[in-house]
Amino acid sequence: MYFRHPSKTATTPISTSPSPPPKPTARAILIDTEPKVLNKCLLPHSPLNFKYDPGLSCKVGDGGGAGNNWARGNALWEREEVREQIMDTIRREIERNDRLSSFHIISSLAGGTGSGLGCAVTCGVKDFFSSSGLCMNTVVSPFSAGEVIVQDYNAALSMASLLKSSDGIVAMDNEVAIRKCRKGWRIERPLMSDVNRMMAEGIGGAIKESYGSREDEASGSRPRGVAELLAGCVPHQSYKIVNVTHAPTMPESSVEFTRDTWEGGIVGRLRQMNRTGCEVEQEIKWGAKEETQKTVASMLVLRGDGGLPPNLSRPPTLFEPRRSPHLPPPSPPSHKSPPLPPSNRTDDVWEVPLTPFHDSSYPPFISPPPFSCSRSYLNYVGDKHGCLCSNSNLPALRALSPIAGAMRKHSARAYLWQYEKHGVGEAEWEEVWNTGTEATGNYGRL
Ligand SMILES: Nc1nc2c(ncn2[C@@H]2O[C@H](COP(=O)(O)OP(=O)(O)OP(=O)(O)O)[C@@H](O)[C@H]2O)c(=O)[nH]1
Ligand SMILES: [Mg+2]
Repeated sequence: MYFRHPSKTATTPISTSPSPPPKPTARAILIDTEPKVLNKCLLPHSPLNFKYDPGLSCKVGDGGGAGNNWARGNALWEREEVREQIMDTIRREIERNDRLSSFHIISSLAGGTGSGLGCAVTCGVKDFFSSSGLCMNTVVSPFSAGEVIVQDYNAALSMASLLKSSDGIVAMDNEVAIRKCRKGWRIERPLMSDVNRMMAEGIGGAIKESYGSREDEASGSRPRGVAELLAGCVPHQSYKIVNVTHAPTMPESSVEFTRDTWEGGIVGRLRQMNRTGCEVEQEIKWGAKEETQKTVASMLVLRGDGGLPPNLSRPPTLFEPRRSPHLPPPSPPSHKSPPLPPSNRTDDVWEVPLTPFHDSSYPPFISPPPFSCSRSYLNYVGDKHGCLCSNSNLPALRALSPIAGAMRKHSARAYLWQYEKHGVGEAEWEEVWNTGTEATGNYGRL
């Protein structure tokens, strides 16, 4: 779905030395204002198990980045050559597809290019290609300690723009991902590459192919992906922010020796995390019985049961996270037990009861009951994997919190000239406050 696989009929030159199989190509358009960033992605000998298509990369602007300024990145869209380059590349890629159901735009919230230009691209996609599919944005929130003084301005402008234009915003948080790396993967000092792998494991669990019924999976029907995530999690235009939680998170060296259970294990843990607003599996408070987190809609994706039915073959494991280069090789646990045999069919992924999720109190104005589940026999990480995409008040309010920080800075008139210079003046700020206050009020009242 997300990759173009090398043609099976392509003839390969005869060679005496064994050459690695050709890599699949990501159907991803790369956009940046810094050519060196794109060039690194396009390196011919990249360690990734897929490659990017140089024809789908867009180097725009004057080569120096957007200087962590949303307004500067956004203003690039005013330049006709930038707009044309990006829109033509998107159009060409759309035309290569037999069927398209969604766009997925990924960027950080706090920089200049991804946030400013990314918001303009989102509006462009919605204006010109909305008949081709829904548009989901995955955004990365900055560290609250503050890497850049104007990060709240950038994040506020991004969130306000996407709340209007996007069909759904998956908000990822660098700080939460670091806690997951420390507690789940037991990496003492996580690198940005670990944070990215952790986020990729979550989002991959949400959008990698899954199915609505066992029959659909067995018959090879079109799998579910981004469009179904949006349909399941964004039932109302006033609530567009989705959080992704996944389980299990465990050190790579433990995966081979761990067998999880569905009902008392993965599903129970995700349910308790959703009930209490807990983001990190290792921080679950089992004693908390109250529904402290309020959810508008959620979708659960369950994968794997330790075995594949005979009519399914294993697809390429492109979404499987790669090993971090600094992790030690997997070692058996101290008790030296052999790896467990594959689990038997009694824990079939299609038989997992979901009663704990059905007893949630969803808001009455959303109907039908906004809980859905997709499943697949195909393993993801470990023998079982669960991913919960939920549109809930606590993570949404956290993703919206930079707006309050931006308001405080704005009232002190700090750094406003940098934005004014690129077309963001008082009227634009006023709109940000209005959109932000409305969204914060909606989630706050749940
Ligand atoms: N999770 C994650 N966050 C990142 C990564 N790179 C940068 N960030 C975060 O993104 C924000 C900075 O934005 P960038 O994406 O680097 O900025 P940009 O979109 O390239 O914009 P300019 O460089 O200003 O033109 C900060 O909050 C960083 O913490 C990464 O690889 N992973
Ligand atoms: Mg940059």
